[in-house]
Amino acid sequence: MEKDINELKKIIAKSDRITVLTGAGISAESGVPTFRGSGGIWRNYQVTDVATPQAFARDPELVWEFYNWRRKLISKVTFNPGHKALVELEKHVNDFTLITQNVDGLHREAGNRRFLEIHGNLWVVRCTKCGMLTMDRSQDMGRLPKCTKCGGLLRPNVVWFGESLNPDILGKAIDAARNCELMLIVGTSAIVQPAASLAFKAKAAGAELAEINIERTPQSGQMDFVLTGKAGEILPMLVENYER
Ligand code: BJW
Ligand code: ZN
Repeated sequence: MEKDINELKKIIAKSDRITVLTGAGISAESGVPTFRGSGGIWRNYQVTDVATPQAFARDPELVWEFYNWRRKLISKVTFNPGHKALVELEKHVNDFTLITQNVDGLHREAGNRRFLEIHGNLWVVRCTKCGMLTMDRSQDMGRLPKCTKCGGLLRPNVVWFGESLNPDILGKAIDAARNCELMLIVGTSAIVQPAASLAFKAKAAGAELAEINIERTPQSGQMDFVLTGKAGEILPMLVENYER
């Protein structure tokens, strides 16, 4: 049976170990488009058309156009009250881990420090030849950006479909899932693996699960709490007791 928000607030107040998993929905109120839903994310493309190594091999210019569009868009937006509420939560919870699938960097910008970006970061580029990683906040990287060290083609340092997640980061995320008393699952459609399975790892280890989303997901039935609404409205309510 699903329980209510006041009961969740009580659990949050007495929990020492909280893990949060976020997805594109938490940045939606900042103006960052989500991946799934009507119309596709960019022009008529679906994320599976532009976020795969096959797409990059076939048409790197198209993939860079997509990422340049996102760089420009994301550089113009900022974090929202949902992100800020998670900063507040991090301040008050001893053992806090924020696992994000988002590559937009808004959790860091908001002030979180204990986070794991399991799908990488849009502002970091990686050389496809020598592997060099560089932070680059340019709004436009050009059509086919090249490595300054070896001239190889650069790519965004993000995890595309069919690619493995960084094993160290994924390992830390799995530990955080297994070790928490409560997991908050915020603004994710909960279909992309292995991120989606983190909730079940937490539950199997005895944690309570709470979903915060504007709609139900395939995982809603497994949740102890399903809070339907915007992350930017519900998360601040969950931490309001701290702000005294
Ligand atoms: C709000 C809101 C508001 C809106 N408030 N809420 C096992 C079984 C089946 C398949 C696989 C499997 N293991 C691996 C796979 C293949 C694949 C996969 O999962 N496919 C599925 C589609 C089935 N996974 C992989 O390939 C992963 N690699 C891997 O596992 O390697 C080993 C392996 C490979 C191949 C086979 C087997 C093993 C890698 C996945 C990488 C995902 N990459 C992307 C792109 C990142 C770069 C970039 O951003 O450009 O990551 S795809 C895209 O989806 C992005 C996101 O992080 C990710 C998740 O999306 P998210 O965040 O959930 O967003 P949306 O848009 O889907 O949902 C938004 C939600 O917000 C909605 O629910 C809204 O209702 C809600 N919302 N406004 C609250 N205001
Ligand atoms: Zn290089």
